Amino acid sequence: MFGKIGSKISSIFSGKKLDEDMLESLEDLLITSDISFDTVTQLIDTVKKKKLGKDTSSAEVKAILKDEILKILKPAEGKLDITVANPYSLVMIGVNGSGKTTTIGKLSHKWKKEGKDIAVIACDTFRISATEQLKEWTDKAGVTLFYRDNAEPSGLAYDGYNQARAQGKNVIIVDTAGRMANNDALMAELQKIIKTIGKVDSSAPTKTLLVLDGNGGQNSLLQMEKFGANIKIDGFVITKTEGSSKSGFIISLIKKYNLPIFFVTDGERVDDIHEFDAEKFVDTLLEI
Ligand SMILES: Nc1nc2c(ncn2[C@@H]2O[C@H](COP(=O)(O)OP(=O)(O)OP(=O)(O)O)[C@@H](O)[C@H]2O)c(=O)[nH]1
Ligand SMILES: [Mg+2]
Repeated sequence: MFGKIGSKISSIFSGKKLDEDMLESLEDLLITSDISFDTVTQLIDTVKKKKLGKDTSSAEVKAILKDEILKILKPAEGKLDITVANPYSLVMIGVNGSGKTTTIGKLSHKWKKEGKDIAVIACDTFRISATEQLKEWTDKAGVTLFYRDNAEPSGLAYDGYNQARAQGKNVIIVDTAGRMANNDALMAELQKIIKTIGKVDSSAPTKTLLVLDGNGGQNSLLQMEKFGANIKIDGFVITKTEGSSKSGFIISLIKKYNLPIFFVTDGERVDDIHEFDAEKFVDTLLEI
């Protein structure tokens, strides 16, 4: 899970006196793992302050980096307590292919297993096969899917939410079409979906989650900036973390936006979803 830089750190520091050249090599390495420049500067400054001119092992450098990164990431360990509202409602948003539909399938399965009654609303009416893809997941999980051919997304959200609530569903999850954040028409559609379910139930959606591809690198920060300018985002899901070599962006993302990561996913199987564990992330990244 997640990209690794630990062995490269080990090749820079070998117990000798830490000098500016070593710091520069470390800086380059952190930047290539897609940690943004200001975060890298903060990390390098800390290592420099503690160790410049002193005999330093790679283990010591990793321990300093781990401490600093955990200060940023530990508060981002999100817990989604679906018992705080009934129905608890989620809207999943993000660019094309980030993993929204797959994540909804996994969450449906997980919460169904925990005894919750789940409804999913197929508001991705943009892509022809989107509903079929979602239906495969919801059938497998044994949860209700609301969909309609040629539906207008916010109209379907309205009807679906109303029916799901009338049926006493505990959790309502809204899938949406992937979009580039500079597509104004699609962004307006997303705003309309969110506003519409808010009309049915003033507390809905309970949370709006931005789904980001774990391989997205710095581009993910841009996505957050663009989506966040239009929509109130409550936290993140980071997908495809199993092969990611660009996961350093997560540190910068959290430092900048200070929002929780509720789930990470690491595969295409139904159980490949986990709560975000900051320490595990850092240990993997630094190969500790
Ligand atoms: N390896 C891996 N693949 C994943 C993961 N999550 C999703 N995928 C795959 O990524 C692709 C896109 O996932 P979707 O769930 O369809 O993404 P989406 O955000 O709904 O895409 P659009 O509906 O087109 O916007 C699919 O092939 C998924 O199987 C993951 O954690 N690991
Ligand atoms: Mg989808």
